[in-house]
Amino acid sequence: MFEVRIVDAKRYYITTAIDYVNASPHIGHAYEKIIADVLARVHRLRGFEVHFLTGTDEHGQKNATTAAAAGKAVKAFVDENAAKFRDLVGLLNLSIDDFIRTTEPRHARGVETIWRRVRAAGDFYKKNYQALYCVGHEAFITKSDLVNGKCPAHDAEPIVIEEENYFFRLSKYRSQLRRLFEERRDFVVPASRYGEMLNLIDTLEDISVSRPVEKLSWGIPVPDDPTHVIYVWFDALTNYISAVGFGQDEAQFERWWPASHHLIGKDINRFHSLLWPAMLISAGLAPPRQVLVHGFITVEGQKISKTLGNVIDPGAVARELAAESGAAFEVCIDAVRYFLLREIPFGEDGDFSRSGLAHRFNADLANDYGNLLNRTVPQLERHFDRQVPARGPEAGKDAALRQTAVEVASSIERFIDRLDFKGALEEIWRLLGTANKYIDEEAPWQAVRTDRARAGTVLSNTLEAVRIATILLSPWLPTATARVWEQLGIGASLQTQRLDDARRWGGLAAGTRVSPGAPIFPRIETKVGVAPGPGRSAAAPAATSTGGRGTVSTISIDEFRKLDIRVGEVLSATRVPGTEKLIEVKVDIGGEVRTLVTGLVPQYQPEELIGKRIIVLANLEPRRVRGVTSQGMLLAAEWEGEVALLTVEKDAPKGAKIT
Ligand code: ME8
Repeated sequence: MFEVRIVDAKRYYITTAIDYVNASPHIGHAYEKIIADVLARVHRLRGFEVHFLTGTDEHGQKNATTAAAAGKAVKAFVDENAAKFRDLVGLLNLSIDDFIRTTEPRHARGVETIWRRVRAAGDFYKKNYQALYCVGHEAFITKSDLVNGKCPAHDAEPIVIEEENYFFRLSKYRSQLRRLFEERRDFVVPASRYGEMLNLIDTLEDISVSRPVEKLSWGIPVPDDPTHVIYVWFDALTNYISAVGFGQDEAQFERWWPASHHLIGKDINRFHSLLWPAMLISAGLAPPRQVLVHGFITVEGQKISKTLGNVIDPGAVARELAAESGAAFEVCIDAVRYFLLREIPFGEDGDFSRSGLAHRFNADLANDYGNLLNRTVPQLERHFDRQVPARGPEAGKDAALRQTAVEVASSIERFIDRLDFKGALEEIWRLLGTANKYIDEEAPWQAVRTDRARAGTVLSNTLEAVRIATILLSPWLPTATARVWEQLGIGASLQTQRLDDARRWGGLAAGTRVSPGAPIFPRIETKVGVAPGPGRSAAAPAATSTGGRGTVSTISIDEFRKLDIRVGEVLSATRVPGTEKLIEVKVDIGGEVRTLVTGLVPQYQPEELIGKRIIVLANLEPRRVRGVTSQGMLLAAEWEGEVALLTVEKDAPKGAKIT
């Protein structure tokens, strides 16, 4: 793995690539911006002063050609599309500090300044030449790169450029770039991307950095030579300094430059890791600290492309998830953020699939995180006057839960410094898993009847684990964590919390008034299973019961013996979010805990079931009901709309067989 370097201990400047505005934003653009946002938010959590920059790349042939094809004036076209990228910031809840458009005057001033500096260093000359240019890449391409005469990445023929241009003496900087790469072996991460760049240094040639205006007028004019506009990459890369005052506000520039991290995709690495440092060195400026190179997103296994029609709009995905689950749209945006970073190891390519997203939503966000809140806050409401109970002396698994929480909170920085977002999330899930197991085992719903103080301690400890997990998750799930925080009832806002607050066990004060609310992650209901009748497990096959009237055809004793019917003890019972009739019951059937979904409401309230000895048909084929797998059926008598649970005499033990 690699280490991320941050030289200034308390200041963090992160940038993303600035997107071309020739089309609408897609999930690949969103992926990059989300990673940057998580890094920015984590650094704020660590107490850094953060500057997070993103923006749009609006000059160049690609934007000009697409505007012409759309029959629009290029400025009007880029204004229209840049607005969509600006909207993406709000949509994805990106905590940016600045958004730069390369058509802004402040940017032009920065570009002019760096041009003059490079010129003063003697690094430009004019040359007549002929070459192939790929508009998709906004870069020259050689014949050997072509497949059937086309650029394979863009499936388009290059244009032939034959003109006099300004050239930048990139070859002059080979040795200085080599030194930079030798001194900083983590200048580019992951290491494979560093290696690729290192291998290119010795072959670097001078590059064309202007276009004659009669060929392309859409760009920033070359200072003192209005017959040329500046090459779009020379222009675009400069956004990283023009946005922080280069050429205009020296104090601001000093404050933020060099950037800590340039976050970019693998296709534009050489511009950032070779051309840009050479430009900066030529201009007498420091190179950035580090270039972070992420992989590419495919959609349902395929490259994102307009022709395939799989250009996924992240907003549309979140809207679909919101419709399926009933969760708030902003919470679904959180789920997309979570899914992408949980699934794809940094630096690798990864796939976006709707079914994968739905699975993560149900399994991780609803079952593990959201449910912890549903299992605690309503109990405080019922038994503790909505207040966090005082914690008694540590007993049972209390200390183990505390230790896991402190360990997890202390390990997050290490994961982030390796850009191991997946690992960081898995670590937070270790805490959530421990907390869920803890509440299962300590069963406060039972203890409350015999030892109220102990039940209070268990609930309080579980909520403390939720508090810590919520701070840690806030960079990934900014909206959902804020809602959880609201339910916890903690006075100080989540935004003011730092990692130190997460590392400290016991931050949730006794007496804090919780504020019960609707489930934040209602499960997605799968379309299997018919709504069950009262008293019958939703997993029941089509009813053969006649409700006590009529007859049922006879079965043999052997057929009856196929049924595995056992005594079980109800450990927990919670209403299935988003439904009025279903209860999810966890039943211990003798050393094994089963989840059943039953439709006993309104005959029984969930809490009435907890601790009851009931009868379970244990070998019924499992079925998915409203997103939950029901692994059996709870038996009940049913007559005229009434329902009564079957139970057993003489305290028969859990697991006892019914014969
Ligand atoms: O390259 N998966 O703009 P751009 C992941 N304007 N990332 C992807 C992706 C995908 N499928 N498709 C694109 C440009 N990206 C220039 C940048 S910076 C000074 C100028 C990433 O709109 C891509 O790698 O083509 C890049 O980092 C960003 O989106 C913008 O791509």
